[in-house]
Order: sequence, then structure tokens, then C-alpha cells
Amino acid sequence: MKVVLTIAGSDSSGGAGIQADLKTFEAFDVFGCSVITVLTAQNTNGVTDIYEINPLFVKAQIDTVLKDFDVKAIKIGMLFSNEIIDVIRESIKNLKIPIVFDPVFISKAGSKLLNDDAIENLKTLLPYSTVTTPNLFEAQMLFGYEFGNSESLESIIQSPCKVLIKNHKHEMNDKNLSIDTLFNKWDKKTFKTTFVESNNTHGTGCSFSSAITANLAKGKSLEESISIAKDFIYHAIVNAPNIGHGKGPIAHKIGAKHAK
Ligand code: PXL
Repeated sequence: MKVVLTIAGSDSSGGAGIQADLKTFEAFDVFGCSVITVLTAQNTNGVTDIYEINPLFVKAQIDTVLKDFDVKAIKIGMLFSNEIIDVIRESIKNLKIPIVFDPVFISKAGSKLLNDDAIENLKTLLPYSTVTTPNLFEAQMLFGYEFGNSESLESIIQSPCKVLIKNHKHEMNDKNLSIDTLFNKWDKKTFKTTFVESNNTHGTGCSFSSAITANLAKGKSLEESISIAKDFIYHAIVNAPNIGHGKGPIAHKIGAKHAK
């Protein structure tokens, strides 16, 4: 069985973060290990508290897992502070495996998941990543990208890793589609599914990047992995359990079963 690793924050409500990553890995038949960066006290309405793990302990978790397992791919999620970013960069910089970097800034419920003074430092992980998966807001924060402004594409073209911009559904004025675009220097490829209007979107970003990671570990190409991950999210939202009073979680197992 292929082993994958997520480096991310814990979500006590189980729909995002480490919990979403492990559920996604399980659903795609890969064995998931987890390095926890922060604990969030959280439900579907938002985050009420964050407890940062000592960066030395974050490093101990990574070193201990990597010493034992032949990890095939890594997903990076919520990192929260400069100190944790520094530790992660040092730990991953000599690895020769695919790294999927989800630049987490804000949760779907609107909670802040990255310190303001750590935004610049987050960019230092790009050279060690295979692909980064920002939404439009994160792409603006990381690359100064503004949707529809072709000049602002320059920094995405210059990016040291591939950039997958998620869910700019208004392209081509088609609000019924969810569109992601993968930029690899000047090369551009789009991925589309039907856009589902739903309140159950908690953890979609985490689950999406984890699904890409799982499929890369299984030897699929990046394009294939993205396509499967996108299909997975669509079905996981459509079949969401509809629980909680805010932005509800998705159905990982059912989503993966339907993903092609
Ligand atoms: O989806 C971003 C995210 C990442 N990590 C953790 C989260 C969330 C969103 O809620 O809770 C721990």
C-alpha cells in the first residue's frame, strides 16, 4: 500500500484539516500519516481557538514518520506561523517526492488560519512544491493575481512550481461550472465540473489537495490526479451528510467511489 503524509492543522469538527486529509486518503486506498501543526477548536460555524504545536515537536513528527516509511507524496495544509513554516521548509527541501501545497489563509466559514506576518514566508515553500492549489483570494495573496487582469498573470508564469487556481466559476460567464486552471509556466490547462450551489463546502480545499496527493502517490499524472480530485469533490458535495449548523462537511468515501 502506498504511504502518503499530510502536514496540516487538526479540525475538531472533523470536516477539514488533518481529519479531512486522512478521510480522503482512506477513501482513495492509500495509507495516511499525519503531522499536526496546530489544533483548532472548531465547528461548522468557525474556529473559536487555535493551539499552536511547538515547532520542534512538528519537526519531531516529520522526522519520525519519514525515518520509517517510504512516503510517496506529501500534502501541506494549514501552517499558521513563521516558526512552523521554517521547520517545514527545512524538512521538505531535500525530498524527491511530489509535494502538493495548499496555501491555507482562511477557512470556508471565514476564520483566519495564517498569521499576517507569515504571508511572505509562505511563499518560500513554492520552490519545493510540485503544485500549489490557491483559490482566487489565495492566488491574489501569493502572486498578486487578479482574475481577468492578464498582466497579473506574470508572477504565476514565473512561479517556481505549477499553480492550480481553484474555482473561478465566472470565467466564460458560465456560473454553472466550477473551473480550475493549472498553470505550468506558459502552458495552461482547465478542469471543469458542474458547479454545485451548496452550504456543505467545509473542508473542500483540504480534501481536494489530499485527493491530488493520493492519486500522485498511486502513480497517476498530475493532470489525471487533478481531474479525479475534481470529480471526487463534486460527488462529495452532492452526497454531503448535511450535518451541523454552518458550512457542513462533505462525504469523502462516497465522493471517491464515484470519482473517475
Ligand atoms: O480549508 C482550510 C482549512 C485548513 N486546515 C484546517 C481547517 C481549515 C478550514 O476549516 O480547519 C485545520
